[in-house]
Amino acid sequence: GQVSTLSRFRGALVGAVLGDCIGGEFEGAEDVPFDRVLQHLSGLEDDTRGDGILQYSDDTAMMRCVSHSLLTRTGFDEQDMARRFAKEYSLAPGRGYGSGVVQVLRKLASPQLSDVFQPAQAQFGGRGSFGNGGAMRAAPFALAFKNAADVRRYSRLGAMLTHSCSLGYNGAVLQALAVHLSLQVISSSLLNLAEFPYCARLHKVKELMERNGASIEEVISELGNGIAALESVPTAIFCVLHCLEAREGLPEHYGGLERTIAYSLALGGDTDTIACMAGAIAGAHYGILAIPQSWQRSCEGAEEADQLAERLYKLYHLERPED
Ligand code: R7I
Ligand code: MG
Ligand code: MG
Repeated sequence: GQVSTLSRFRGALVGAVLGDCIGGEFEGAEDVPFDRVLQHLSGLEDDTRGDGILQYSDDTAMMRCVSHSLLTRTGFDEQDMARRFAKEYSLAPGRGYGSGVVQVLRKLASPQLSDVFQPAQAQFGGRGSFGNGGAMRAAPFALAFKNAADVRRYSRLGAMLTHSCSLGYNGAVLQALAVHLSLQVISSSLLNLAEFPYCARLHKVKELMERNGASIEEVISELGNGIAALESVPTAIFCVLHCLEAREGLPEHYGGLERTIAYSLALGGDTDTIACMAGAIAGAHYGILAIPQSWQRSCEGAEEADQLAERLYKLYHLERPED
C-alpha cells in the first residue's frame, strides 16, 4: 500500500530511537544468535514489563539535540547545535558516549569558545574522530531539508561539530542521504550513494546482496560492525536492503522493519548505533504503521520522537528563501 510522507517522517525518527533503545542490550557483543535476539524482541510484547523501560543512549540524546536545534532555529545554526550537545552531555553524561567525544562536549560547554568546530579538530592528534557519532544522529537533517544539496551540506557541518575526520563526517552524509532517499524510494538507489571512501564499501554491499544468502559472519567480516563510521554506516544500509524480503531465522509474521532491527542486533558489535541508523532508513521506507506499538511503548523517547517528526515535517515543507 501507499505510505504517506508524514508516516515516513514518523517512521524514520521513531525507528531510529527504537533501534538505539532495543539495540543497547547487545552493544559490544560478538555476533548474537537469532534466538537471543528474538527472545529480547518478544519480551517487548509482554505488557507486564511496564512501559518505556529501555533507555536511550547518546545516539538518541544527540539526535534529539539536532532535531530541537533545527526546529528552533528553522535551519542549521552551528552555535545553537553545539550548545545543545554540550548542555545535554552535562545534564546526562551517563548515556554511553564514545570515550573521545566527551572531551569535545566538555570544551563546547565553555562560554569563551568562539569557533565551535575547533574542539573536534583537536581530536586524535589533530586528525579528528572517525567514529560513527556523527552518522548516528544524522537522520533529522534528511527530515528538515527537502533538497539533497542541503541535506548533504548541513549533515556534514552538523557532524563536524564533533567529527572532523572525513570518514566521520562523510559517514554522516551517507546516512542522511540514505534517509533522504528512503523517504521517496528505496532499494537499488541507495547503492548509488557513492560517497568517496564509502564507494568501495557500497560495492561490497551490492556484492553481498547479489550473493543473496550471505552469512552473518561474511557480513561482519566484509562490512564490519564496529564503532567507526566506515564499519557501521554501510552495514546499516545493508541491513535495510537485505531485510526487504523474508529471511531465514526470522519469524514469518515480522514485517520489513522488524526484520531490519532484528537482523541489525544479530550482527553484534555496535548494535545500538547500527540498529539506530538502519531503523531510521527502514522507518523512512515503511512508515510508522510498520512499527509495533508494543516496541514503541517499551522505549524511552519514542513518543517525543514521533512529535518531533511531525514538527520536522512542517519545517521540511516550509518555503524558504534561498540562502
Ligand atoms: O563517534 P563517537 O561519538 O562514538 C559513537 C559511539 C556509538 O557506538 C555510540 O552508541 C557510543 O557507544 O559511541 O565517539 P568518538 O569518541 O569520537 O569515537 C568513538 C571511538 O572511535 C573512540 O573512542 C576511539 O576508540 C575510536 N576512534 C579512533 N581511534 C583512533 N584514532 C575514533 N577516531 C579515532 C582515531 O582517529
Ligand atoms: Mg549509544
Ligand atoms: Mg553504539
